[in-house]
Amino acid sequence: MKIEKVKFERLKMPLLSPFQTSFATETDREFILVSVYGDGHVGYAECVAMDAPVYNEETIDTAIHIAEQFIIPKVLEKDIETPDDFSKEFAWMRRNNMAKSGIESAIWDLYSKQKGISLAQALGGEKEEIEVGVSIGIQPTVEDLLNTVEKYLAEGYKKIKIKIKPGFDVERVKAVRDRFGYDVPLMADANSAYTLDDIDLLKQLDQYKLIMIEQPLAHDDIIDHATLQRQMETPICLDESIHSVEDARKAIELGACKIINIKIGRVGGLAEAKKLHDLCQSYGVPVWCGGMLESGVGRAHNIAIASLANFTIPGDTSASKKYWAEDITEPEVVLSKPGIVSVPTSPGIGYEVRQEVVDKYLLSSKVYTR
Ligand code: OSB
Ligand code: MG
Repeated sequence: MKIEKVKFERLKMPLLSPFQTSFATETDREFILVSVYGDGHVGYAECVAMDAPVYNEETIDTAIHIAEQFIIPKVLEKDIETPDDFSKEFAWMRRNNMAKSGIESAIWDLYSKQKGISLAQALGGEKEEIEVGVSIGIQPTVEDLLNTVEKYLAEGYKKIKIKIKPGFDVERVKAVRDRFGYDVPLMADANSAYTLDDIDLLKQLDQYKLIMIEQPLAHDDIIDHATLQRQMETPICLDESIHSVEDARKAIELGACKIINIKIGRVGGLAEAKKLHDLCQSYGVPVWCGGMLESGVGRAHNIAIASLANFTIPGDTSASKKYWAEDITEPEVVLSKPGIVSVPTSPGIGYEVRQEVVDKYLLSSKVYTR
């Protein structure tokens, strides 16, 4: 498996509406579209680092630096037999998981295309379709939130996740329950906006029977999460705190969470994501696939990994049209049935890249060769 060429295209796509979390408000999504070339095939993936280090420590520019200095030269020099060889080659590298994942995931797509099998099949996925939900950013008013929830429930989404932060929490959750009842699969994501000083407030959320609360405490914590989990009925799901299989093992053994959100980029690639899935399965801990406001290319990878059996909770991989006026893939990601996305069966990610749309949002482009 010779990789002859790597291409980085930096895109900036306008979001249909601003996406607000406890850490930032995004109006555009800037990201790197990664292409790897070998034996007449092209593998695609997306580097999901954000423009500022608000979610994790990486940025688009640090990812480019790491890729150019440490990853791409090796990838072009060495012959990689399988994507697992990539993981072995870069096992020495500490963190910079999104930089690694952007290239590793593209190699997985290339590998699957060369084998003539779908990426889901290459990863050992069994499901033909996956259940999906939506992640709703912090809305300006309660009325805006209720209207947004109503719209996505009408589209059949299987999980409603609302972002929360201090001042926009219990009242928001209560409003959704009061209006739509307790049958709605509802959860809240705090993106690390609270501390243990907020324990009484967080415990008030128990009465609303959320399917989980995601990352209530610090991005680098598992100790306080364990303390909180002992005092809260609502299952805690970790996102930011989990960067590897080892992080997950420690968090689970400590009782810091009952559910884990797996993001391919955050954990350094598809191989690690699959191992994390397997570890959680062995502990009886369900997982679901998170999102990083991806284009269709990143969504395609999320769909493939979510086809593995222990992804039993609907993920954040909503349809392209939730975020984009026009996505860069053909087809765009769509719901095949209410709240359902079909897992492609054609080779690789199963989505083509529309270069004319890429060109429209292109900021810069760089090609690396042997
Ligand atoms: O915490 O899951 C998160 C987006 C950017 C950074 C972090 C998060 C999110 C989301 C969006 O919740 C999920 C999606 O892609 O729809
Ligand atoms: Mg999250």
